Amino acid sequence: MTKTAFITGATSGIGRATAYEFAKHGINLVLCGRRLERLQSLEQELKHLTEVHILNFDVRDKAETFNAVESLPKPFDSIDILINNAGNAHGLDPIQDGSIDDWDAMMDINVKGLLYVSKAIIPQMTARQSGHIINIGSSAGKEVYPKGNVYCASKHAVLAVTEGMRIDLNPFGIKVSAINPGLVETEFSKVRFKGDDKANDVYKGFDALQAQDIAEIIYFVISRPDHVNIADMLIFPKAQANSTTVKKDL
Ligand code: NDP
Ligand code: 8X3
Repeated sequence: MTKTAFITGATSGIGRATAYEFAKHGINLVLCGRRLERLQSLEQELKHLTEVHILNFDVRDKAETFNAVESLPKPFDSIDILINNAGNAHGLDPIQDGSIDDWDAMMDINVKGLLYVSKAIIPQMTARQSGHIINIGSSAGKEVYPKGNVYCASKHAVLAVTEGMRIDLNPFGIKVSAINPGLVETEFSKVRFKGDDKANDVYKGFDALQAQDIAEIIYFVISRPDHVNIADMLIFPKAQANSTTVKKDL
């Protein structure tokens, strides 16, 4: 039977590549993000491969999030796979210089937004006693790096929430997985550095992971036999050994 996936942060990077990868495999898609034009062009590009429905909302807004999920028409209202991907880093500053607005953005989007979306979708999964939730964490959720403070805290929280979900949803036969990438070349650093040129240097001098690399891994995880759950994956580019050790040829 055709499955339906709900992908947050589908307008860019890992979420967008995952939408393409899933469409290639005929998975029906609910694609979410704040940038409506990007959602509309994705819908145009993918609708010849699969059924696509777009939802334009900000995961920080509790009411918008619940209304968006409640607005889903058939067959999109029955979600088999939830990809909690929307998120970003905002700023890279020592804790004493950090911006409270940046801290709010990271906690509100990466942690609370993920919780709102999950809260809106989990009841139908528990009712059906099936489903698969993939939370996009980060290597920053396993290891804190200099100036990463609050972003790392938000991703450590994602990992803790993932583990909690896996335990609590276990009686319902729902799979929960964490995908934790290292350096992936997306719009992530543009957002982190607010358009500053510093973003251009982050992926220079080595072969960074590409969004497609992670999308293929996500598809692998969701396409295992029903009895297999890949609980947690940490993925680095070859040049990266941990958050602070990257072999660069500059
Ligand atoms: P991008 O900046 O390319 O994509 C981020 C996505 O999140 C966009 O589609 C954006 O959509 C969406 N988003 C951001 N804020 C909100 C919001 N308030 N409401 C709804 N959607 C939102 O970055 P990546 O693809 O790299 O990031 C995706 C995930 O992967 C994030 O959780 C990130 O932390 C994680 N990650 C990234 C790594 C990297 O090195 N790039 C490594 C490890 C993890 P829009 O702006 O249209 O709303
Ligand atoms: C993104 C990877 O190292 O920029 O989560 O924090 S890193």
